[in-house]
Amino acid sequence: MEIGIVGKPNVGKSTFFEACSLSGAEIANYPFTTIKANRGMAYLRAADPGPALGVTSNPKNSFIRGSTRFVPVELLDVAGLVPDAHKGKGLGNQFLDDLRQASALVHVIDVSGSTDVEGNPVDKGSHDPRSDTAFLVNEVDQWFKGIISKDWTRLAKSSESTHMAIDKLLAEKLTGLGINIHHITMAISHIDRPDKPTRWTDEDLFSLSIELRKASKPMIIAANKADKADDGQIKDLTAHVKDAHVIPTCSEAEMALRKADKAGLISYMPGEGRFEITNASKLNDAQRKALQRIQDVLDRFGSTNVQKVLESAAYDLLDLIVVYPVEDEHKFTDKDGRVLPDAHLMKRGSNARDLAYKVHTDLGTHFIKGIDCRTRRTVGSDHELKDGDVIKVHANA
Ligand SMILES: Nc1nc2c(ncn2[C@@H]2O[C@H](COP(=O)(O)OP(=O)(O)OP(=O)(O)O)[C@@H](O)[C@H]2O)c(=O)[nH]1
Ligand SMILES: [Mg+2]
Repeated sequence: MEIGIVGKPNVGKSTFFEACSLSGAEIANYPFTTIKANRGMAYLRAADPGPALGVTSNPKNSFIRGSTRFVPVELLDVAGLVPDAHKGKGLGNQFLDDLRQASALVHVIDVSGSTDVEGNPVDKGSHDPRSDTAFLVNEVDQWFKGIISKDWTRLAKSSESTHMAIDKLLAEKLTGLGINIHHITMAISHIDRPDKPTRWTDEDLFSLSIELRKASKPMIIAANKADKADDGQIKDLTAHVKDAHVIPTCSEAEMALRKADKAGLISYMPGEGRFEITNASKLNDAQRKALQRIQDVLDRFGSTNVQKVLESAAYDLLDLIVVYPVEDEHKFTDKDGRVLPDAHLMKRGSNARDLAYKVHTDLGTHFIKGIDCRTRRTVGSDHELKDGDVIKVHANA
């Protein structure tokens, strides 16, 4: 599972990425700072199951603060996209390839209107951020269309001569784009097109691309640099966007808070609207003033909203749940005695066997039964998992 960060150059994609992952991405106030994609781990909040089960968790793939479990999800920060990237403008579209496996996209926009269409810094308000929404989805649509059109005639003829559904043939072709048969069947059902695939026009293929993008790369908008924007600018962008959730963010503040927390200067829980200064004597005047400005941002928006965007992408757009596999259903441990070690993100609707496969292919192949550790009930392979489930899998040796 991977979440991609997209947008035109210089809007704060790498700052958003860095705020979530603290992995050392380069950030600068000019376009195309990022050329090679940055990949890192971000963390989503979930309720740790330890307290309810009367045990103290000892996480391995995740971490805990207070009673909150932070669950890992991969995040990808790519180069900026400019209009006509699909025709080779800017850095062209080779980096769209980096987004192939992304399951959802965070579209970062400079809501303060301080960057022009190519990402150059301009006076606040001199660029209308509303124009940034349509071009980006169009670039993704054109990218999909290019891939579908290539080879379409052969595929359509083959579907008709072999009587194999076009959905299936397309699924084989598009699997590398993170597109599955369900996305395709749903997308085809939404377009008005002739029955025979050989008769589909260029326009039909473009409509299909749009529907496939909606199904396979759902998007949320981070109205970034909100600290610099007027309320009116945020309101205008939100009112303009009809088909995506718009959340004002301040990635720069989030990054500063996480770094200060890591350095032991403050105590800050990602997603919260407050922080505490823990080491006042170590702060210089500039840092004190910067923290005051950040507190003003938190008071204005409730939080920096970076965590909110990330969690909305995972929990709302992708409908993910968190599941905890264990080896000992009484002590909730793994084979090394670690309590509730791993937290896995799974699509809602996944079953016990899907979880077994996620832990290890052998465990999935040789699945016998599962135990729901909260209720102690035995569950079958097709038992649908719930958010927060703790599951022991029994398999043949
Ligand atoms: N005021 C303000 N500035 C921000 C915010 N987020 C990022 N910036 C600034 O915006 C500029 C660009 O940030 P980057 O994160 O490098 O932008 P990018 O979208 O990754 O840029 P490219 O890699 O060139 O496409 C930097 O000067 C950041 O400090 C924010 O929330 N508020
Ligand atoms: Mg960047």
